[in-house]
Amino acid sequence: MAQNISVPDIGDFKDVEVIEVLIKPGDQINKNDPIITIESDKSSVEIPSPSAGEIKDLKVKIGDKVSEGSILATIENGAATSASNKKKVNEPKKEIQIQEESKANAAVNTVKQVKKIFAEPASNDDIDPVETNEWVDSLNSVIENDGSARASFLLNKVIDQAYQSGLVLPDTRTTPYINTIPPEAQAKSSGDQNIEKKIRAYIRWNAAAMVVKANKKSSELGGHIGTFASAATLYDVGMNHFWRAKNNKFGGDLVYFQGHSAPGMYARAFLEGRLSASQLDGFRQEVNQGGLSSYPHPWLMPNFWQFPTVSMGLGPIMAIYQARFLKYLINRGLVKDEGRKIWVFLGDGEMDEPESLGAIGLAAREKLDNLIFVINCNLQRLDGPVRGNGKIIQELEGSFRGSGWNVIKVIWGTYWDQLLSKDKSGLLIKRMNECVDGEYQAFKAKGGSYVREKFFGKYSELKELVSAMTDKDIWRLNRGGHDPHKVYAAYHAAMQNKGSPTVILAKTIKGYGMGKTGESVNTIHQQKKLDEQDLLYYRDRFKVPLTDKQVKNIEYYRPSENSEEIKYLKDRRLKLGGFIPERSSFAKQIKAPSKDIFDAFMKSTGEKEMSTTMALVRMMTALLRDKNVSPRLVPIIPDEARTFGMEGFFQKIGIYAHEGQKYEPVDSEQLSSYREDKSGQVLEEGINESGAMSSWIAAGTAYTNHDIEMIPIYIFYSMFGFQRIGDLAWAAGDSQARGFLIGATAGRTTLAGEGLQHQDGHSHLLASNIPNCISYDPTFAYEMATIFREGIKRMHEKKEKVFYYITAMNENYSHPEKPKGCDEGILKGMYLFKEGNNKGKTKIQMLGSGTILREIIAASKILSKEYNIDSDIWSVTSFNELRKNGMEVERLNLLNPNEKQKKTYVQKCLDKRDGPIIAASDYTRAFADQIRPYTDKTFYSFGTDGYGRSDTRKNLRKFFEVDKEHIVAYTLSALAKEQLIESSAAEKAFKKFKINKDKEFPTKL
Ligand SMILES: Cc1ncc(C[n+]2csc(CCOP(=O)(O)OP(=O)(O)O)c2C)c(N)n1
Ligand SMILES: [Mg+2]
Repeated sequence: MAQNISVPDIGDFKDVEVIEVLIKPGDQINKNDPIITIESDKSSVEIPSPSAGEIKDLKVKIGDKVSEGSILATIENGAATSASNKKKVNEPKKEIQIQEESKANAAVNTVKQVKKIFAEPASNDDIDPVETNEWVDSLNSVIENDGSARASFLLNKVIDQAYQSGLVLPDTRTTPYINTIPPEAQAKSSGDQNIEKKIRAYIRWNAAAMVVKANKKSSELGGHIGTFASAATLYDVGMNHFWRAKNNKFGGDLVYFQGHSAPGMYARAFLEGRLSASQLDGFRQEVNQGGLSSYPHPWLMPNFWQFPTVSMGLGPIMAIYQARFLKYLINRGLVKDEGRKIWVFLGDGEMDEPESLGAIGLAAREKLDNLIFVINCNLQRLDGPVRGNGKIIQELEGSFRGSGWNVIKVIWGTYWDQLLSKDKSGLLIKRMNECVDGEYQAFKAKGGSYVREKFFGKYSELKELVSAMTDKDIWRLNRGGHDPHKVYAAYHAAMQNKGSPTVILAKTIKGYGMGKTGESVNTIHQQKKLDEQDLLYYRDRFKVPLTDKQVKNIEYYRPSENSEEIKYLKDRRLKLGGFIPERSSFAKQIKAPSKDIFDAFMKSTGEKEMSTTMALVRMMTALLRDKNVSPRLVPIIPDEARTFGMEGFFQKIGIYAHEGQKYEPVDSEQLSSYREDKSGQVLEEGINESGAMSSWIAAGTAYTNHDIEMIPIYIFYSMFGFQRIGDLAWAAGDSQARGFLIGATAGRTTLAGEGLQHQDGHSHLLASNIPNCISYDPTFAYEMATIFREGIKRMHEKKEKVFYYITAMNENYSHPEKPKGCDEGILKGMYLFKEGNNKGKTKIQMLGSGTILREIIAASKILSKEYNIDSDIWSVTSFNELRKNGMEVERLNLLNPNEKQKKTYVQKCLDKRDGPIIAASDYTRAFADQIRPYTDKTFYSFGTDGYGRSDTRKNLRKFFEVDKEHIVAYTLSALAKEQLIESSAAEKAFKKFKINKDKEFPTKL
């Protein structure tokens, strides 16, 4: 029996228009197949079928208005009567109490209650050492007899009890200033330490040599020596034992190298035979082929570097979202879970960038146990100490632990273990805790006797502890980050950790091994010169087998191919699957969707008004029906889905949530209910543009990092795009990310009420500076559709190294049918939208972009009707693209003065047409001015220079002088200036339109 399908709960909306009917009588459909699409003035949503069956009767057609309960169709074999979207929500699992309650209660009951108090902070004085020892002994005996888990349980219980009794709790943000992993618990490396030490020495030498050599060539060149010198062990242990490369069996670990330690990576690649000596000689000399880039730049070394990291702070946030995106791909079933890790090398100074710590909460919340940060805590940044008066390691420990990370401190090297084990009174740890970083830095700059006096000398007991050691021995007491055993143990522990991200805080020495001129001195960061004595010292310090003459010539050292070092190094990498870093892509292209998917957008919308934002959302909805494209779309939204009318996606494709949905959403009865799902597709990032952009970069580079082509579409308030995250956008270009950035509510006057900080009049100019960013400011739905389809084709089918920035407006208007033959023009940047009839007394070329094109069209009508002036109207979809063409053609012409001069595309469009040019957009005049040089005609441009403010759209356009009235009056004035009409016509128009000539230029208001 046939059943009715009716409109489910659609919130507050009534009389919503049916804009698409996706079924017809006789169709066999499945449950949840979309049957119609409805659209309010704010969003469009598909209504799914509540059951499978055959459509019998269709009760609605396009244009009908429906509300909750309206009958849409009848279906046979369908059981439901309403397309209600009630769904199963994972009920929060009731915690199974495995405790034996009676026993537990009995135990609790025996605890004697004490009087509750508000206590003072803990005292540092030990007023009863015997009692203290009893407590410590009891703890030790629990650890020994029942293990550490039991001991932790008891401690937590005691702390809970203390809290209930009103005690001030111990400060648990940090742990003592010693290694997290005790010596007995260290995992041991199976590596040959002797050979590894030699390899490390050669890498150190070659890294320093390439910097010094470049600097010898020209003082403009050089690089950094001190940073890699401090981090060499951290990298080598990873390279020899942990980092697995991408190959045909495994996706590969991803390693973000600290930007200015690049010389170390080149030096290793040289030993591996991947780079030649002459390539090393070309360090920082990239203009002629073969040079090596200063820092990791995939754009410049596309087969080598994977991640641009040198702009401090971008590495950490991009890596966190990379780790999250990998989990997203796994949870959506798009890639296998192979236990791949993301390793991120960072400087302690770099951690001051807000972006560095800004997303660590997300990493913990998302349980990113595929993420390992290694922070090289050499205690110094560029100018001096990172925290002279404090301890950066402790500070970072507090931040990361507080956010829920697994923190592993690697502070002291093996030589300290004995001293620490002899320290029964805890005085050594007390001394370690109380010294600040400024002191620790000086200890390493000033030598063994200084350490004896200033560090151990403070307490006689500690002085005694090292009395049998020489100053040299004391000097040799190493830091954890230079001890391969400690580093290995930390990496091993990080690999085992489950359920949270790990940060390794490794204490090192900046300029390690560089002697008096380098080690721990404040100027080491920028040192790129080493004189002969320094070089000889460095060779001796690391026992590099080079003669004095070779050292003086600054030769690189590479043992023969058959040497045990080279064999070992290659063998290690072979066992770990290949070389790192290496950038490659085996992703399959995505076939661009067929033209007919976009057909609906090429037709006139008639009376119906909509914004280009809505048109875009409709296009995305249509794309979700294309089986090739659909799974690869990654809509990314920073808490603005409702603003952009995208809330229909919540139900349709779900919001990604690694834990699924543990609650019944408040709006569960509604069609666009907030649906979180482990395999959800939308990345709902919250109010977090930097995070959203980092997600976009991760998705846009999935073709190389995960060998799968994805189509990220990140929609944001255009003002909070390039302006807010400009540096990330630059890194995206360097990374060759592919995808769409959509600047919604774009233009200075479309978002009328929001005011100064919201109204964007310059994002296109910011976008135009990124060489591989292609940007458009379309006005009509068919332009948007043409651009969007071409974008998918160029990026995801042809794999061009570009990304798209498209602005979308929130102004509703009707859209005309696509004029014939304008595709090429839309894509090149301008096309003739409407030709004048040449019946007027004179003519003008009117160029309009985005929303202001409509003011141009209206102005053209007034000019024709009231002033008998004819105009050709050009829709300029991209002043930016027109300028690119202009620059190229002009350059070619200058290079070839003897040849026939080529025309720019702007010239081709306008040269043979009559009249001067009037150009206007919703952006600053500089946007349109970009094409001024590429036409021989007189050019007048209008735009929205100045701060935005809130008012009605009409008033704003009047204020910025881009409304139709100003355009008419200014056009008349321009024509008078060209002596094509009398100036009185313009004067009259200024009066008629009440244009105040005394008003200041808007930038001054
Ligand atoms: C955003 C940004 N600001 C400034 C710099 C310039 N810079 C490069 S390295 C550096 C110091 C880095 O110190 P740290 O992070 O501690 O690294 P280290 O060299 O000590 O390992 C600075 C200021 C930069 N690369 N990026
Ligand atoms: Mg540092």
